[in-house]
Amino acid sequence: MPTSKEASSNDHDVETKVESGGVGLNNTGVIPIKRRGRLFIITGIVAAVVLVLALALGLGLGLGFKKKSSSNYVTTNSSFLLDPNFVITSTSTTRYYEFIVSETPGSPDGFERPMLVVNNQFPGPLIEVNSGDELVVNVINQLSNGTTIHWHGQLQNGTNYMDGTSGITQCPIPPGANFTYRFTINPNQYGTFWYHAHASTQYTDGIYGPLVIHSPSEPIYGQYDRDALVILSDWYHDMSSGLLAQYLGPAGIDGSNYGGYNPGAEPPPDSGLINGQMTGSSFDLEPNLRYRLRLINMGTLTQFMFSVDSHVLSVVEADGTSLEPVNVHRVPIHVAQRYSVILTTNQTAGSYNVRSEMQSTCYKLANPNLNTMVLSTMTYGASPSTPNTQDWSDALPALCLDLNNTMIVPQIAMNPPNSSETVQVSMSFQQTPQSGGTEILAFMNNTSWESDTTNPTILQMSKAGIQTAFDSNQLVVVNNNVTVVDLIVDNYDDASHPFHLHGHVFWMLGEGDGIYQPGLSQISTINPPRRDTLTIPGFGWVLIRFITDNPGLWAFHCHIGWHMAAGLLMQFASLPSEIQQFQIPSYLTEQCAQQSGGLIVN
Ligand SMILES: *[C@@H]1O[C@H](CO)[C@@H](O)[C@H](O)[C@H]1NC(C)=O
Ligand SMILES: *[C@@H]1O[C@H](CO)[C@@H](O)[C@H](O)[C@H]1NC(C)=O
Ligand SMILES: *[C@@H]1O[C@H](CO)[C@@H](O)[C@H](O)[C@H]1NC(C)=O
Ligand SMILES: *[C@@H]1O[C@H](CO)[C@@H](O)[C@H](O)[C@H]1NC(C)=O
Ligand SMILES: *[C@@H]1O[C@H](CO)[C@@H](O)[C@H](O)[C@H]1NC(C)=O
Ligand SMILES: *[C@@H]1O[C@H](CO)[C@@H](O)[C@H](O)[C@H]1NC(C)=O
Ligand SMILES: *[C@@H]1O[C@H](CO)[C@@H](O)[C@H](O)[C@H]1NC(C)=O
Ligand SMILES: *[C@@H]1O[C@H](CO)[C@@H](O)[C@H](O)[C@H]1NC(C)=O
Ligand SMILES: *[C@@H]1O[C@H](CO)[C@@H](O)[C@H](O)[C@H]1NC(C)=O
Ligand SMILES: *[C@@H]1O[C@H](CO)[C@@H](O)[C@H](O)[C@H]1NC(C)=O
Ligand SMILES: [Cu+2]
Repeated sequence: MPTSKEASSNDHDVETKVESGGVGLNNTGVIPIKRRGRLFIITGIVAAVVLVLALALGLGLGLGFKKKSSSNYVTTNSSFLLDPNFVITSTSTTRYYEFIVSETPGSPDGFERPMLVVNNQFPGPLIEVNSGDELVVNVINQLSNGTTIHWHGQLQNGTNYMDGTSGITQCPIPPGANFTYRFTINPNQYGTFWYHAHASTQYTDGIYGPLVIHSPSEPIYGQYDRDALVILSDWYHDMSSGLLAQYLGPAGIDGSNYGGYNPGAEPPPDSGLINGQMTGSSFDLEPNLRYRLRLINMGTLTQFMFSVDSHVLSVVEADGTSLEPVNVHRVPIHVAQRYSVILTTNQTAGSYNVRSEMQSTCYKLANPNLNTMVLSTMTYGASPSTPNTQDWSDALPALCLDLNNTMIVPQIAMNPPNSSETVQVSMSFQQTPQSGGTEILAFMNNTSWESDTTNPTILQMSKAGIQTAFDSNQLVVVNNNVTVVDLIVDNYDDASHPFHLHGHVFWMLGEGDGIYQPGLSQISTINPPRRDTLTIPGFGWVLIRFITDNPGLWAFHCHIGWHMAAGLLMQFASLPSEIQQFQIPSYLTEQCAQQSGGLIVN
């Protein structure tokens, strides 16, 4: 039996939380947390541990740039341009990939550490398909722990059991076993996507890569000359499993214990990467061409502000939806989001700074060794040189929010249907009474999610049908019929959070400060943004709308790896009668049986 982690609080009182500020008891016995504005410097102890580790590995910081040529070492693909000979067509085919997931040493930022990677590559291999193709990926798990791979943004209509979410749509693939993901790319989906491990915080250690879907029907198809990937990520020197234990443990990530309370401060990263490298990544372009740069944030905690000196960026895609072009100097991109921008190489020939600035003001803890300005070089019409170009002079916004909704206007206009159901939920971080107030977990309403790695909710529902009573660590909203849902999330935390809804493209109708007030809070139903990941503002609300016409169990969760692992996840179970008809592969059920046999951890 999973342990219950319910908090017994009236967590609907925003004012209490705002005013009580830091750590202190309110009258319900739950300690509210003020998460921003309490920057603690990582102690010398952590720095010393890192240094000792580095010395133990025989690699001082900065001495590890040399890549070993051994086959048992992570390699980085230096080619970021998509193959111009890839045939974009509406004729579908089946595309096969083999993913060997293993633990392999690597040093993306010059510091060698064990990484978890696909095919010894970091970032993982590009998957490139056309809309309507069938995708087959045989994942072979050579890790010592179980794993799963999630295909971020794929609708998986009828194949929910291929969604790759541990504890929801499958059990972790046991060490030494394999799992074949097989599904059809929705014929109406195109654009920029990605895949990543969806078990605990594993993707933080390197299991992620790009997934590009082409289509002649994409409105921006043919409006650019070259197509390129720009993968942004934050990076840690320690394995995520250790950091997670520290983060959830009573002493907190910096060991300071905050006078008895761990305020849930996330581990700050050690570096930032562009296309898997901290330094040395470069974009060698040709003059007078239009480049589509596909920005993907594959990070764990960090929102990036992306820009290129002297080049205006025309934003044309958000999470697979083509947009009316809008010119910006910088693009804010939070964890798991994607944007395509068109950059024209029509300035003076030479080299320019490409900037991916880590929005560290939104971290709880500062890392004094972190260089938040992640740089790469873009060159055209000249031989590469060190750019001395200037950053845009306009001020950076500081709140870690998305581009203003008014700038995200889908090219294919669509007004959402009227809603027939409203689901309102709060999200918060709370000290759990059970732990004597020393442990902080994340809650959707009163539920802190825990992955059920032996009996995923899809199996519970396919066996029991609509009567399913889920345990207290699962908040599941069941819809027996196709309905139009308004989902309102009230954020009782002072930080913003990037939330992802699996299996859907939702309409983003509105956001604001405080809690949602029916009739007063402003929403727009005129061609609103459609996407799969949005940022919920700190102490604010959002309202999204979606249709429950996709049968399955769909996670809705914060994509900050630490937060999901702390429980910030709920599920939508749509059309149980169809879930019961699913042709779930027998190996999925068998791998769950192996889990219950106590063979595997994680
Ligand atoms: C390297 O990346 C390019 C572009 O993303 C891709 O076409 C090529 O297949 C990749 N090579 C490998 C070995 O993954
Ligand atoms: C495997 O999982 C265990 C338990 O969570 C953890 O202690 C260990 O570090 C994990 N191994 C890797 C390589 O992540
Ligand atoms: C495992 O891989 C083998 C060889 O590629 C394949 O025949 C088999 O179907 C795979 N099993 C699963 C469960 O994916
Ligand atoms: C470069 O291209 C952009 C986008 O098409 C355009 O707005 C700008 O005027 C061009 N600049 C020059 C110097 O041609
Ligand atoms: C978005 O832009 C509109 C129009 O410029 C403005 O009225 C609104 O306040 C902005 N919203 C946010 C959240 O900044
Ligand atoms: C949808 O709601 C609007 C505003 O409440 C109303 O005017 C309209 O008639 C509704 N449309 C349908 C099809 O019910
Ligand atoms: C969350 O709690 C509120 C207040 O108790 C309730 O109205 C709402 O239905 C709950 N949401 C879910 C998804 O259970
Ligand atoms: C959480 O649980 C407590 C006690 O069971 C209840 O009073 C409160 O309304 C619940 N809050 C939500 C948001 O459901
Ligand atoms: C909703 O689904 C239930 C169970 O499948 C069914 O009995 C009921 O008739 C449906 N209601 C509507 C309005 O379609
Ligand atoms: C999923 O497929 C069903 C049946 O073909 C269809 O009615 C529904 O609209 C589809 N949903 C999505 C999200 O594509
Ligand atoms: Cu979060």
